Amino acid sequence: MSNYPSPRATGATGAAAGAAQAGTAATGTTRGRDEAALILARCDELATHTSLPGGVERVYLSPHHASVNRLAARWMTEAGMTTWQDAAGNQCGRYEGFDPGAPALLLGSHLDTVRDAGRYDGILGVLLAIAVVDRLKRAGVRLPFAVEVLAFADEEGTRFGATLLGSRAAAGTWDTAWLDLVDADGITMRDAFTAFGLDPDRVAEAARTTADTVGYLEAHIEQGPYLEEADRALAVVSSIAGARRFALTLTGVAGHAGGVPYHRRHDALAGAAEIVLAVEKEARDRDCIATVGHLQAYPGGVNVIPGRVEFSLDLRGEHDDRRDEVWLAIQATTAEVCARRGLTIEATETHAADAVVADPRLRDVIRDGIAATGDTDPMTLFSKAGHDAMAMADLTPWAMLFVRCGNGGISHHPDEIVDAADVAIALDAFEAAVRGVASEGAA
Ligand code: HGY
Ligand code: MN
Ligand code: MN
Repeated sequence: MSNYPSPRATGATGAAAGAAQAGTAATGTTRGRDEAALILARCDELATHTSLPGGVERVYLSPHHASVNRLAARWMTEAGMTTWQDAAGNQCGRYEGFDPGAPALLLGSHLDTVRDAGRYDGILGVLLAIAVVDRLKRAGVRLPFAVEVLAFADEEGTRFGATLLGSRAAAGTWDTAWLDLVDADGITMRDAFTAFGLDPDRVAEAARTTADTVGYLEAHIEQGPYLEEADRALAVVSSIAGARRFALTLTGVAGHAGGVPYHRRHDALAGAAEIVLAVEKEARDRDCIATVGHLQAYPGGVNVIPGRVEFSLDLRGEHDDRRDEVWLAIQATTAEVCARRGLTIEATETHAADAVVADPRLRDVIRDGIAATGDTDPMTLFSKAGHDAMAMADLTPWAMLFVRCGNGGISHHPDEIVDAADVAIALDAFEAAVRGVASEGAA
């Protein structure tokens, strides 16, 4: 663990001390319930900043990105933070420690969404982070380090395809080639930066330094069914799946749906259908997970054989080598289908992030934070969902806190839901973890 400042005398160690100091057994108290209610009300307010009538959709460098940054800045200021928007469009807030200018413990998650999203993915983690700082301010507590909240501007990659853009800028791993990516309207990221009021040639200024960072903690909804099945509110994350994303184009020959006999067809959609089923089979056979989330057939006439199909591939695995084996197997199947059906394939990799393992010491601080809420045997979960922590791992040690989401853990869907009591417990655990970092520091 880098840059651990030596804490002042704090007696007991770890998050238990943090909880004791904070008196954060606030779960179930009126204060905890009121804070959770405020967090959920803010999730609802943020959900109104959307480009999708009747739904939630907020993408990078959009007017809604700008308006939620202003809202988050206001809430950060109310929580005692100084605020700024960084060169990548992340909204940042800083709460000084007792040594002004000390390295910072970073708390964060993202404010952008997928298409037709829920209202808690990313958003809950940003608001829990702000609420933790608000508790420190109200208690008049200053820690041996600063606490910064980063509301990342693009984790999902909805607009431009490449993902983790905000956190990669903060981690110093921004790729300037991304500025040439174009959105569905043909607008380049470079032009979108300028229209948003940012200088695309200064993105590197958003990068943090490891020397100025104590670590990174992220609270996030689980986006899966396991906490609900186990009837637990919280879990600590062990590791995050490595992901690769591709944009593929399968090309055959368009033709008359009646006039072209089967033996003369080069049907791109029939070929794509075989490949989509192979994606599922090859991933399942290797305990990985792969999804074709987007597929478009052209020209799209009901009486025209599809001559071209454009589709996506999202491929993840706990171990990068197994995940890469799946990609090789999918490529082999695709080659066989193309040879047999007289098709051609083009594949462009649009995203790659290796699997990352949580820092053992910060992971234990999260565990102790959960234990401080009364769950004395905290659950540990592997995350198949990607998170900004994957990018922040290049900068600093990281750990994550998962919060139960109901409805079978549904996410990336309007039915995404969290329970107010779980939010109150998560706030207690997250605050205890932040204080635990302070009291663990010397170890
Ligand atoms: O795709 C993911 O796993 C994340 O929600 N971006
Ligand atoms: Mn997501
Ligand atoms: Mn997310």
